[in-house]
Amino acid sequence: MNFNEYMKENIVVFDGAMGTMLQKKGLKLGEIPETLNIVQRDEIIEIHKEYLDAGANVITSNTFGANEQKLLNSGYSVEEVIDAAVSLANEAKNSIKSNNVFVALDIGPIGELLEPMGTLSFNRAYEIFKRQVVQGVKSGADLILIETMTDLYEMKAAVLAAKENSNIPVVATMSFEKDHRTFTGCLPSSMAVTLEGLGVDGLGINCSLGPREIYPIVEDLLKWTNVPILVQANAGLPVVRNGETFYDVDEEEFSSEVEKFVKLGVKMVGGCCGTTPSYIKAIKNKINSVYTAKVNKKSFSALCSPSQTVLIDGVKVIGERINPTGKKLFKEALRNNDIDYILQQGLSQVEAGAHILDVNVGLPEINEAEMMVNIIKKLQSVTDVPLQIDSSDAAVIEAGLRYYNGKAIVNSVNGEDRVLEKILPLVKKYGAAVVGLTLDDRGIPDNAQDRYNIAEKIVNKAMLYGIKKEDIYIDTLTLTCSAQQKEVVETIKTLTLVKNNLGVKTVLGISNISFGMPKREIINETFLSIAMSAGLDLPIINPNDKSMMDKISAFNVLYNHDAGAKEYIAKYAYEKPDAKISYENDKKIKEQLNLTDIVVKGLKENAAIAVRELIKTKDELQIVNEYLIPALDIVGDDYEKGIIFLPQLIQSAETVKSAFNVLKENLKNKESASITNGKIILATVKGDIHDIGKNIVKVILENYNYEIIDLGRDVPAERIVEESKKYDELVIVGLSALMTTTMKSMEKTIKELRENNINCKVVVGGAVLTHEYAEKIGADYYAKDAKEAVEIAKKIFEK
Ligand code: B1M
Repeated sequence: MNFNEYMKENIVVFDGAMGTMLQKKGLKLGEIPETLNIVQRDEIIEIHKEYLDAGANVITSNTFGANEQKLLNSGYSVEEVIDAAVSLANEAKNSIKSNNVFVALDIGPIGELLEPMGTLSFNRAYEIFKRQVVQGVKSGADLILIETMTDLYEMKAAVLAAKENSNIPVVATMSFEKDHRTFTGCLPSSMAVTLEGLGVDGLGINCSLGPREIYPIVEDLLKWTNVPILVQANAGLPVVRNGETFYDVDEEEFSSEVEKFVKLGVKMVGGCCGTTPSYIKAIKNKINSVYTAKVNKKSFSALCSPSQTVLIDGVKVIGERINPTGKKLFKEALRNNDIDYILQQGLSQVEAGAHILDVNVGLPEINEAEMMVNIIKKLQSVTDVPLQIDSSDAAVIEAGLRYYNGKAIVNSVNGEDRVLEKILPLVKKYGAAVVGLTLDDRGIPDNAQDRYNIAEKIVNKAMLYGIKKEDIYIDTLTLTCSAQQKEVVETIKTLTLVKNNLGVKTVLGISNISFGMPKREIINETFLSIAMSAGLDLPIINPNDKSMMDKISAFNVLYNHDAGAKEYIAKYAYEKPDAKISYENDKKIKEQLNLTDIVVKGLKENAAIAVRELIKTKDELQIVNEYLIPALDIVGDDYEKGIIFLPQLIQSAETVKSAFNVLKENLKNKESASITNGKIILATVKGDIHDIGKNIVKVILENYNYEIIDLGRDVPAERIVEESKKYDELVIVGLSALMTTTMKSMEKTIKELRENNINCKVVVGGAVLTHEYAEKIGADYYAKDAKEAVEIAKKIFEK
């Protein structure tokens, strides 16, 4: 019996933690656990056997970190380590002669953040995972378990690597925090719809929390998928006693909680950190080996980015503005690679209420596929609405789908066989939704029945390729009433036919209806209202057209899509009459954005332009204090409240950096006195990677002619002491810390400087610090900002 067949009939019990068991067996801290597959084979086999004896059906190879980055200095190759690990698991499996035991190739995160949060590219991540998958399959793994992921993009790279390089089942789990988000902001719903689309055999949750905290997240997850769910909780939350970490949930409690998961409908269970064979045994004893929970089949249409899932359960808006057709400025932006202009088009539509953004970057003179990928990546780092990949070129669609993070919608296919055969497999492979246009090689039929027949053909063909009905959207095509007046009603009739007979969602571009007519808005609004009552789900419109948006909000109330009119009331109850922003003129958008907005929105390329403008009337520190710091405060607050997530925080930080580069250049060009005023060692303390503030202080001090020795960020106390020892004369040691957790490192650094009798004055700064705290930890001075740092330096060196 293979894994999937077994899962169909049974609840599958995975093993518990490998790390906990290795520690129990005396693994030294700092040792690479995966190398033990080679040097301590017997211990690893023993751990697998203990889990098998406890009743586990799946044992997980000791390969969590067996990737080329983590094994770099281990002396072993990925292939050697994985081959040894999978062989050991198979040796244990073969020793018990059961048909119901499977070896999972374990794959954990690479340990480096992917772009745009970090520097690792998606392709590089894919290659790293591919190497693990290829060896795992070669060595005889029965399934692949990708676990403890917190970034959906990294998960996608791993799943693609697994699916494209193996035929064995893939189970994929992510780690969530108590707020139901992963550390990068990914939602359970987004994980579910994305991974189900990518065709995994199981998905779920592991690590981070104990079973009690995970329970509500499982309840949430179950609403979003029909794929079997795996839950591997920690043995509670960690408690540190006498320097050792314990978990606070014992076997009895753990297994009772796991039983509740099974009753909810979870098909696969096991344990993560802190769990041991006795936990697995307790689970096995507690749960019924036969699957009893009745789980209703879910049927819904949804699109997502990692941090937003959009359910198509009423009229939702697709923003049409990222499209060069008929837009001179947009075409220019594409030709000049003016990405920020395009991003602004996206952001303004999201602010105006778009739920999805259409992305069309087709222009004959540019590389459309490259541009599509670039725009998708950039848009996904400044906004989290799902995207519609709009192109007629299969290569562009594939590139877009591969690098999109989440579940996208493809616009479009039509009734032509050659188009369907090319694009539908891509839609299926990448788990997207698709729009089908009711036209074929004979053109657009002039009557509703013929258009309906094409729609039916598209739906049937898409389903034949394995695309779910819920992921198919039909566009019945809007023709202009000025030229084809008689056919307008055919579009509406087709909508009704499609809705009533095919039961799929519908899409329609609205504004084309009024082309060539005066007072176009009258026609547009009326057509929109008629189409919505005929069954339109996704109008493609300009969301900055408030009147159109108002019609949609009202329609959703009247058709009972907006329960209790909650959204309507939230939107209109407090609307000020003068709150309208005019987006009519594209150029105006650019002018309206000031540097603070630019940073908050993360429009990196625009920052330099704005700074160059501002520098004409303000000095560098004014720009830092009046624009950059307040913007970062807004971003920091939004991050804390869960309004934005790490990718957006990073994008804003990058924007500040590019603004600051201009300020730096400007300062360099200014004249300053030529004598060196004294040496200042600067560092952000151990554990802290925030360095924007420290870098500002550095540049300002340099401008006052102090010699700066910049040790960078995340600097251990020992290194700061070592560097300070090099100087006999009095130096300033300037320390920066931005987090409550790293204030301790600052204290430690000062203590070590004092213990080593360094001839220095310590100046500390950073948003979390206060005068009182600075004094308490033994600093000589506290500088609230860069200007004060200069005053203090003057005082110290002039004494
Ligand atoms: Co993060 N971060 N961040 N972050 N980040 C904060 C600090 C946070 C308050 C946000 C929040 O939740 N509201 C929060 C800390 C909570 C706490 O402990 N109280 C936080 C967190 C939690 C995190 C992460 C843990 C997030 C995560 O990964 N889940 C992570 C930390 C990783 C780590 O350090 N181990 C993280 C990561 C990041 C980014 C990488 C995305 C980015 C930093 C990029 C970089 O620096 N290269 C970032 C950013 C940008 C921020 C906020 C938004 C802005 C910080 C900043 O640059 N301020 C911040 C929220 C906020 O502060 N509003 C936040 C502007 C800067 C000019 O001010 O550094 O205070 P500041 O410097 C001033 C003065 O203080 C003084 O002069 C400077 C100029 O006037 N000064 C000195 C500073 N150092 C001095 C030294 C001197 C003298 C004066 O010596 C002579």
